[in-house]
Amino acid sequence: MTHTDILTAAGLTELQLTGGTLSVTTPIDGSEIAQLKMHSVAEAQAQIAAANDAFQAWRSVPAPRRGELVRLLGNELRAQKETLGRLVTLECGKIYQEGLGEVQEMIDICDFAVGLSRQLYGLTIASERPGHSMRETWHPMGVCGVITAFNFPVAPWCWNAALALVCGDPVIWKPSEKTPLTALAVQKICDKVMAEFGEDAPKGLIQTLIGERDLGQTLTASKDVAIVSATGSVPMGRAVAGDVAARLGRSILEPGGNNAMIVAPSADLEMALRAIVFSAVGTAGQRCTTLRRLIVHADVYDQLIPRLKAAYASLPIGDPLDEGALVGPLIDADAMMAMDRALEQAKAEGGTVHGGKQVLTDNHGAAAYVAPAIVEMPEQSAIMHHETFAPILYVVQYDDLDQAVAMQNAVPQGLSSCIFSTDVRETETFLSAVGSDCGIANVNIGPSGAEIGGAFGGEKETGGGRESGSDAWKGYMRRQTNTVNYSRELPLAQGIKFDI
Ligand code: UN1
Repeated sequence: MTHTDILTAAGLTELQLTGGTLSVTTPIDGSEIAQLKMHSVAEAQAQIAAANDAFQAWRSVPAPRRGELVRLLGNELRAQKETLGRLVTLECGKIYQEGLGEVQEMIDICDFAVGLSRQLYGLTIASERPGHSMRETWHPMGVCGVITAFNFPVAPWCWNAALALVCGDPVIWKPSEKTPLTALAVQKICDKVMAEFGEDAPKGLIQTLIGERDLGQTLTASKDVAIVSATGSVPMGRAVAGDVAARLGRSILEPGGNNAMIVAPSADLEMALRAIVFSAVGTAGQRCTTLRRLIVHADVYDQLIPRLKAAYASLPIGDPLDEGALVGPLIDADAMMAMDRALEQAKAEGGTVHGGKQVLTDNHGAAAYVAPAIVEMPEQSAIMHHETFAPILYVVQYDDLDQAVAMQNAVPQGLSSCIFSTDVRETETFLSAVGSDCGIANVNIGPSGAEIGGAFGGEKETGGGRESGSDAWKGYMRRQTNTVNYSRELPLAQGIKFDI
């Protein structure tokens, strides 16, 4: 399939793809595939107004009926899984299997949200007063702005949108300016699904803003956007958090990760090896959950690391649309330069670099293909505290578990973490209050590739937000405490006497 075929199959028309000033390139060969028209700030404001109108109606549609819209969305995504998966690959460069995986993640969260639409449960609470009842109810919150990053151009939107929609909230999506085409294709799917759903889906329920940072800032600054959910870099997270906090709005943040794996002496090294390679080089090292720091016990270091280097040496790097490739390109030349700079700093801090060079320079135009790097470090130095969005795996040794856990927790980020060990004392310690400080902590599984059923997010500079499964839906609703007096008296709480 040519690049044009992929765009056409995803329903994108000539009219949509031309005539604008936002140049979209594919990382596969660096060529331009579209010139999109960008929304203006005034249009963003009009979308916010339309979304608020939609909210007036949508909040009163019964939640299970709202779930029906998300069920239709999931069905349409199933039908278009291959075309959308291929577009994800074309636009962000992850291999086709991972493009498909991302669409599957959208389908999974839709299924989850459909069930959830009948389970937006509150509590009943024992009242201290006779003839009184207390309960907690959950109500729709308002417009939800969703800001997403290039590396997962569609799934994080869906984690947010599927929940927000069943919770009664309209959604406005500001995708990364590097990956707006997948957003356009998904918006088209949503338009079709809303038409099929009928009148209950108000105009302005699901919208997309194509353009640059000023549009995201319009969302974060507007008091009419009740919730802003943002995925991206730490500086971006700080900016969003600041803007939203300044107006006392609600934000759900997932900026950055710097994830580690501890390999203990009892680890199944065969399993660890496979998990390391997938989580360190998958999506060319450009996942928030990518494995960046490998902390290996001194007793198994010499068994594991030579095998890891051999596995890296035989990794098929190439066009991510080719089924044989396991490593695609980086998003652009800037990413490759950031990788080079990090490797230089690692060397200056005493590291020994294996791999990490640009490859496939002959026949792939301006693309940024690199050989994933393993960097053996004498200790966890400054560069290892920094998230570089590229396939760099730093490796250090440890002697006892406390030291390994301290190293794992010493970085500013706190998204994902894992231990490979068959010793229950070690694994339970790792998962305990004195273990990993991350939002995600796994045993005998890599740090990436989370299922949608759990809450997704992390601590410290990862922002503290939770999206996706478990009770993350509560972030999209407002909680109300209700006390009802069904007696003929008016007793005050805390036994206060106040007779008039
Ligand atoms: C991200 O990198 O922003 O756990 C999201 C994972 C995927 C999501 C990653 N399910 O790796």
